[in-house]
Amino acid sequence: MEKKWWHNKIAYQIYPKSFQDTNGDGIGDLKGIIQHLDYLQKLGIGILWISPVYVSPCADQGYDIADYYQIDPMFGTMEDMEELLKEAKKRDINVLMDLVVNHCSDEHEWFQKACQNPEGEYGKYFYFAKKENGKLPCNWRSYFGGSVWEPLPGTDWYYYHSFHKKQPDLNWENPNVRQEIYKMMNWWLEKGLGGFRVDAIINIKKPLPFCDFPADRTDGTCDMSVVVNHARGVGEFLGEMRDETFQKYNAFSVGEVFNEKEEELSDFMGENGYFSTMFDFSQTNEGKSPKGWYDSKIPTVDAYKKCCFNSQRKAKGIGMYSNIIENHDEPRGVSYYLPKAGRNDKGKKLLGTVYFLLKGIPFIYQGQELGMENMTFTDIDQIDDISSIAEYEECMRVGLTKEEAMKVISQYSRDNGRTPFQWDNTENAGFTTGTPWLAVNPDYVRINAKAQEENPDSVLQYYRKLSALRRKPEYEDALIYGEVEPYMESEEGLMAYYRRGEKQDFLIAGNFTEEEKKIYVDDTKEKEVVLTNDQVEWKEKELILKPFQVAVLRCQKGN
Ligand code: TEU
Ligand code: CA
Repeated sequence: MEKKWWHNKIAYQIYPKSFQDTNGDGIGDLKGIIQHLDYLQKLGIGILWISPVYVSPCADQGYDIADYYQIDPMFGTMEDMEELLKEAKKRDINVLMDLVVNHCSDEHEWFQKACQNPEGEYGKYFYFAKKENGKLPCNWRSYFGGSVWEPLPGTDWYYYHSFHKKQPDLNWENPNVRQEIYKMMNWWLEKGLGGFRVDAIINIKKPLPFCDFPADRTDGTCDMSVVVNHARGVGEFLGEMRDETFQKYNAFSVGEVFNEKEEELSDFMGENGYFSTMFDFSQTNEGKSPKGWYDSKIPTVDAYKKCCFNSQRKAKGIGMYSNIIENHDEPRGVSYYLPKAGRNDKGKKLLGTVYFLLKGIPFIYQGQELGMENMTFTDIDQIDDISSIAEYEECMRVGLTKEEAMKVISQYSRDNGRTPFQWDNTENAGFTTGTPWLAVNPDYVRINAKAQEENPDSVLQYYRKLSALRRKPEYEDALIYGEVEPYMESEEGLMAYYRRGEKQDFLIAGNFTEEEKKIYVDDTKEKEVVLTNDQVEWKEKELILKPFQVAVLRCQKGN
């Protein structure tokens, strides 16, 4: 595998609205990010993905962009952005912006012009259609519920949106649209970005002409995953985008790709793939139902493990996935994947270790390094997220009580990951001196960065060690480039694997149960425990893992 500058980096995602407010308006801002760059450097971060900060009416928290060339005043100014890039560079941190180009905002100039004349030049930037014999062109259901077709008021036209109705899809079939997008990307790359996280990119290719697919809900609509599976030829767009943008700058790109086709994996993230890497969402998708959150199941530890290992097998010899336990679209990983008995600091370190040392680029979502947990929401009024609101409506539609529905929403809501960062135990967790745009999780008095800074056994200090371990140049052959080899795979509640290097092997073993687990380790090799969340105990050739213990063993090659 040809070495790239991003292979040995650790990435961090910031959700700017919730990271740090510096002017008391209750909204996190770019100055707030600059203020904490030293904190990120101490965590060993080399890639920093910032969720959208462009001008946006914020129907979907900035994922609806009205002007790609300006910073939204709520986050600061272009000078702040340039300052951030400069200060990040000093600390060897490469900044990624979020590239949201499957759609823009209905308040973008292009769409405004398109609405004036759906058959004109800008109409071709989007998808407009009329009913035929009283029927819409297709029965697809947008990700946030309801038809993908929205009537254009005062006309008999409809426009297409894969997500919210305030997020009209851009027509990638139109070469002018593609050129506009590449021009904008290069404009940002010229400013010194390290690259982009690429939003919802699989959706840019539609299976055309529009047609119905079998319905999976009683309203006659069908899930988007079915639509995506029928689309062919997205690679032509993606290859062109790579050649016209990323490649020229040796930029890093991480694709948010859902429903990828296995046979296309090497085109997507192999040597000279469309992207440097893409997120492994296999665990995120596990248990999710097309019917909605109310019908979804949280994966067990064994299902989680299976997903991780399957993805590793697929990527073997091809490239590196980006590994996550959470992001701004998901509940907190520790509240989701850990069995109840392990939802404590010990369990958080365990989950942190097993995903972080898989082959791939580890991404840490803000607050994950503190072990931030889900919020408990008891009323839909506490929710801001449009996706949660749509899911709540679906719960109501199928007859759940308000209480049952709120249990579902609490479990899955994207707002779990969007509550403000918990810096200290002062009012509003040190996030703002004003009123936070979304309530702070009351557990901040217990879980916050300042307290963890002072405690050598904290989750934060553990993440720093984990990060240092992966960045150790002497371990690179195994921890960066070594393949994953599952170990004792059929043992329930245990997730164990080797990372095989040229000079050394590492064994990562984590016990997700309340009973001890015995791990046989070949003792013809010299071995050393380089990280654990508990005391290490050996019984002859067996390593004894206590409940929720994880251990990372370095094994010297040769006998
Ligand atoms: O998400 C794309 C996406 O398809 C899923 O995240 C999913 O639809 C969503 O989580 C349902 O709950 C990206 C962004 O990450 C997300 O924040 C945006 O809302 C979406 O695109 C639209 O831009
Ligand atoms: Ca602010």
